[in-house]
Amino acid sequence: MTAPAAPAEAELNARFEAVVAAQERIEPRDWMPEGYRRTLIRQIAQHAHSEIIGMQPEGNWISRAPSLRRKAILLAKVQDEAGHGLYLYSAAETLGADRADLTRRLISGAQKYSSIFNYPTLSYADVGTIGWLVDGAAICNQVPLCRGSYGPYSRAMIRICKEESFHQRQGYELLMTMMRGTDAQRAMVQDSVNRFWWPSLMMFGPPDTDSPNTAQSMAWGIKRHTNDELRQRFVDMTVPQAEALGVTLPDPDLAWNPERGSYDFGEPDWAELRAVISGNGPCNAQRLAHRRRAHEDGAWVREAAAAFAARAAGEEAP
Ligand code: BYC
Repeated sequence: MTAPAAPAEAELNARFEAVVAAQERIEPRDWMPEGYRRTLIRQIAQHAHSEIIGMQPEGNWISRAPSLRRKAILLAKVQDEAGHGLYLYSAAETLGADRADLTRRLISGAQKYSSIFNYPTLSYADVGTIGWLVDGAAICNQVPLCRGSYGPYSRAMIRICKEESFHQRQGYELLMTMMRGTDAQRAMVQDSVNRFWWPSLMMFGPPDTDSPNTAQSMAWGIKRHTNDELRQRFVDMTVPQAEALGVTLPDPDLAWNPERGSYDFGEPDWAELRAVISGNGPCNAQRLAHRRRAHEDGAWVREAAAAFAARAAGEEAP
């Protein structure tokens, strides 16, 4: 008896399309188009790299936190980012990517990470602003990813989003505390918001008219909304929070539009985003140099773990 013939690619593709159309999940052992696999590895790897590089701007302030309580909160948050990076690298591995290879691509500059982490953190208010605006933007972008079509990525996003919500609240609470403080503290918060507002809007990516990946990623259920839709959602969510906080968002064009039921807002500087993405932001060189150094400093740990695993495997062999 001969084995049944493997289904032809057209049939496999039809099954894949049906799962995506029904908003069900594609799992690692399922057949998937090569472009789908490549796009997911690209996005998940960039996302993982962002979490890992994203530890640096806030990590900068751990040793200078103003109180034990603030230090404990910040340490926990930065450790959470490391955890998010690890879940995401694991999700990329289910697609056949190799984590050591992804790290090599990050430190050689071959793969991207979020533009936002290439801006400096100049005061402790930046810890609050990153929590409020950067994690707020991350939540807007990532909650829909919990409904993405690839099982391991969407499941990782559920836990990540829960932790991001805590991160956002701690940032907002820190800023609220500073706003109830002295004039100098209020000025620090306003200065920080002025510096982070536009880069936060850029986190959502280029405008839809200039986003080469959106259409295909939406057709595959990798993205559920366009960059501009999520940016608008973020602005609508954030303006009332800024009012409650008592800070001014640095955009003269920001105004409620009753016809659209949304806020109108100004155009981010897309030339700046392009420059930061292509490696020329204020801190790109510093962030990558720091990550490279940490990787080299950790070589002995990787070697020791590999030697231990090899010895344990040898001992267990009959
Ligand atoms: N920065 O066609 P597009 C966090 C790239 S972690 C850098 O619209 P796509 C957190 C884009 O990759 C935040 N690059 O792309 C961590 C593409 O490049 P390639 C990270 C950007 O993928 C610690 C090209 O520009 N979040 O929140 O459809 C502490 C064209 O763009 C950026 C994620 O990674 C950017 N801002 O959409 C606190 C979420 N924007 O590869 C917080 C998952 C665009 O074609 N990722 N590019 O050469 C996504 O949702 C999507 O990948 C994006 C971009 C919306 C970011």
